[in-house]
Amino acid sequence: AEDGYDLWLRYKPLASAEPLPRAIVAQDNTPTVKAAVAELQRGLSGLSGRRISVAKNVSAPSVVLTRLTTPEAGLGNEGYMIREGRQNGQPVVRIRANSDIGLLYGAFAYLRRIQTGATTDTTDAPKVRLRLLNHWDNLDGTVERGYAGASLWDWWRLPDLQDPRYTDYARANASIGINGTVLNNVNAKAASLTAPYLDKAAVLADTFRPYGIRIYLSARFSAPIELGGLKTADPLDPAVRAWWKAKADEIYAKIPDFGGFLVKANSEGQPGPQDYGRTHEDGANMLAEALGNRGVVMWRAFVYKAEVADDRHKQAYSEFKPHDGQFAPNVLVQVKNGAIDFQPREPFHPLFGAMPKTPLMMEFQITKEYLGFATHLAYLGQYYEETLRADTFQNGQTGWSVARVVEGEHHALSGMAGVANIGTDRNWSGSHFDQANWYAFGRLAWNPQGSAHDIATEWAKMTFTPDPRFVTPVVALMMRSRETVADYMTPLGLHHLMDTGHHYGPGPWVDNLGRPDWNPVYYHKADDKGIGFDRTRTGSDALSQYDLQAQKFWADPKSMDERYLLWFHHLSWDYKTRSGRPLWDELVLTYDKGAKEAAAMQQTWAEMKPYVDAERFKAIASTLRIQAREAKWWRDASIAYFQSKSGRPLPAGVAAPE
Ligand code: GCW
Repeated sequence: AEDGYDLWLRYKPLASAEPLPRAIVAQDNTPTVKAAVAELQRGLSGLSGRRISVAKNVSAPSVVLTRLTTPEAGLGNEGYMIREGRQNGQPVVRIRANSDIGLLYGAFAYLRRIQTGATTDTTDAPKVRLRLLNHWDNLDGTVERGYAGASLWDWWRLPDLQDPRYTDYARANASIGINGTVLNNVNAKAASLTAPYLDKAAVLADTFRPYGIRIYLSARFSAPIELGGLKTADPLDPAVRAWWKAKADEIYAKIPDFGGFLVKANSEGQPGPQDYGRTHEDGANMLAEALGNRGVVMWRAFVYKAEVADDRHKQAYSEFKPHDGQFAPNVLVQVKNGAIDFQPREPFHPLFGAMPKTPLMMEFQITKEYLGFATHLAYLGQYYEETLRADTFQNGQTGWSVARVVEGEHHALSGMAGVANIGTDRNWSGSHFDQANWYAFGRLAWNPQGSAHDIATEWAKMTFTPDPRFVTPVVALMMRSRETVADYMTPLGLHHLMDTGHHYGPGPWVDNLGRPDWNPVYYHKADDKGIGFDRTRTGSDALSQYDLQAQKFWADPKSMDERYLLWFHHLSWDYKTRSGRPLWDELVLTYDKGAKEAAAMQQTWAEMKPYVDAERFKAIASTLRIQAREAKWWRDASIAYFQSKSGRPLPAGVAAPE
């Protein structure tokens, strides 16, 4: 059935006349090489419609997998080389790498290249060391901000049940270069570190290992109290340090290649070192010492407190920037793409330009908490690319894009994490187009300078069909889709307007929550005179956390990209926008445009019917119908609410909200 289970690994027969290899030749038989051979066999037999044999020598057109005996420096431990040639009078495709995992990545790359019509010869290696999914999966099987069913991890039946789906999960991730996964929610339960759960996690680690995927765990900072019976979790207390060291040893005894800990500390009520008057680096470095050279600590910078009167936008920077250079060598600080929280559009986080002595790991959200869950189509590759290409002017120098900071050229460690959008739904991601966000995350983690458009093209070709009559319009629709969502939810730099708790649907009027910094009114500040958050010197001055040159992107409302306008400026309703229209009219028209574009996506999709199987065609048509309806809901509710503030008439030709 075309239920999406096979993701972009469908391997349907290719129409092209290109003759494909008939055999796979490999010398070794390690679990990873076996996985590569099995994938090539599955892929090539699907694509060619023929049986593909496995041989020790070349006697037919073959793919030959070879681990290099003299290491090739440029390939590193995970890179590969693919070359066409001849051997024993037969055409061959040689995949070579320094390591088995390089061969597996090469096998996936070769299959991708034949499906997308790229030339076979290539050399490639990842630019980022740690390419991780972060699962916000709870031990009870629920997933925080998960919209694709329950958690994949069947903790109840592990360690005995080895669901074959775990292998398919590993295949899918390896196919896009993901090499690690944090199994449990950053809002962590200490229980995940107990012996029974470690035994379960060890089974997952064993299943993922041949695919080059290491497992990591979110660690609850107060675990020494909850599990160890200690009176404190103070990171400078010798008993606490000894507890973590013993815990790390216990983990490594079960999972020898355990990747390390992800930690959310002193954030949204989670325990942390500040509970004991200590700093982030005190906490991170203690865990780093416990792991030693066996693993890493990924310490999250997502911190903000209601007690701090300052603009939430500024708090992570204020807490972390002064500690640049004070983290242990096996610590990365994990920073969300923007300073608020995965909004439909955010300027890049100022920390990316501000901590040159610390490896900064990117945290993107793949699951669409603030972009319509799994129902609204929003291709995030375009969003990730926008963030990664922004110039931070780190050290006052141009050319320090976020991508380059994340690649961490002068650090031993580098990383990119994506909050997973995967669950037990047959199609893994809750909707077919959300698979593209998982795919794009992996490809951009491998190469942060990659092109979102090229990635969407690859994905569309493999997931549906290489027919340009499908690919061209669908990729155009994908590339536009996230702008459309930003337009009908949070136009012109507005942000955090989603309804309370669930974050689905509009709630710009909400102003009664326990914490002011959770209320949408805190962010839009609309009244009868104007709208927007002044983050310049006359306001919170968050802008000053960016390098002087980066500040120029947003300092002047007249010359800036207006898609960020109200993020940084509070302006009068009569303020004249670039179009010549007053701000009020521009705001209403942008909402209206977003809703219209959402409706128009249905038409584009309707025209794709000849190229798509009926099952996926219908499923997508129905989510687009929901999206169009809800885009109108966003438009109507937002226009009506803001009109109650502005008191102004709608611009000519715009329908009144229903
Ligand atoms: O985006 C917000 C979410 C929380 C999440 C938190 C975080 C895991 O609303 O659900 O908690 O951020 O990133 O820690």
